[in-house]
Amino acid sequence: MDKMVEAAGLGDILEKIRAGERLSTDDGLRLYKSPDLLAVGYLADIVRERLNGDKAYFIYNQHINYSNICTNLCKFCAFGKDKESEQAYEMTVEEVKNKVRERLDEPITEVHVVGGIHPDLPYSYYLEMLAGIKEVRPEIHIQAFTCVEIAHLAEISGQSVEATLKDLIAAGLGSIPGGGAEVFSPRIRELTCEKKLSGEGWIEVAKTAHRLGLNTNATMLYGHIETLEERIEHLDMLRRAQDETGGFLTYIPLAFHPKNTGLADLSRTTGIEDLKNIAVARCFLDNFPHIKAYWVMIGPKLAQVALSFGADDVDGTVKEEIITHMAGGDSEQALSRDQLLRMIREAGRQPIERDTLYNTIKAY
Ligand code: V47
Repeated sequence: MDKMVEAAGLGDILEKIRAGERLSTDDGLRLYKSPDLLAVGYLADIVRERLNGDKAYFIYNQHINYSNICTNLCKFCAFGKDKESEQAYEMTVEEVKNKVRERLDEPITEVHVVGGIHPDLPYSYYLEMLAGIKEVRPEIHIQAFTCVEIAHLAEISGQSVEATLKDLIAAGLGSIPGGGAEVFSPRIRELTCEKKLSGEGWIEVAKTAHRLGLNTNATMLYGHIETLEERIEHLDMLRRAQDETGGFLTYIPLAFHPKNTGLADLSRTTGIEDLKNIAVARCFLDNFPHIKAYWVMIGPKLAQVALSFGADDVDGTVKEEIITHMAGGDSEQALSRDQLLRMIREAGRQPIERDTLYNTIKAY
């Protein structure tokens, strides 16, 4: 294998990885540009093994998208709708609580709650939603509101991000998911999501959360009009933020799905590109404890293969995923615990059912 990596012209990067040395942005770019997926995957597997050994994680979770009404209307998104659209919906707090009630017989430990940037739902709605979920299922961990939504909530509450986060924590917020990051490059934001919180703004919200003791995740939406340089710049911003706070739990590369979006003329990502994004991230983000292969976006089969290309997590049972499926995603709507166990075991890993903060619930 070492010979294969050397033949791919990546021998110096192998040496750095073996020595636990940080890769430069130039190294990251070379990995992205390398046509030798197996060599890049081998490098990523060394890092994964060092950090996570034989363990591969999953969670028993539930997704709730409280509303698709959004004022940002990003070009790459098929989920967000104008308030006047026939497809627009919004749940009352009671309806959100009912979603949680409906599945009280399942061993769900996390509820993942995100929506759009709603023009007129009041601040109290969000606090009542968190408190309402806790009322129905007190022990559940609520992972809710992307950094973009948090910035919006700060705006409508007339408070700082810090004060807003304190309110949300008091109401039941446990951690923040990784969405809304897209690609931090101002060029990409200008072309695809000009109304959205800036990349720097996103990072600032995440760092503020970390300082308050809230963990957050990070994502990058790849496979549309971004360059490889912009991907590495994005990863570099995340790595620098993590050096400062250490609050990111996991990084999740999100594969762009074009159907029903403003970029519908683009093609879906390929398997090689999906695996490359997992592997480069694992090599480059040396300070991120976990890399997640989100099966909803890349399909359960490729998520399984990704476990040998740097990923140590496959997300979870999910159920009722809307964002990807609206954009043409054709993976299942949910996986059972048995399916996740089989996926991980056949990849040669020990399945670990985790909670949101990566504490072991059960080692299989
Ligand atoms: O922010 C939107 C992306 C994100 C499309 O933190 C699209 O564990 C692909 O962030 N094709 C939301 N992606 C989902 C998300 C997430 C999912 C699962 C786990 C976690 C976590 C986070 O989905 C959005 C946006 O970046 N997205 N449209 C699309 N057409």
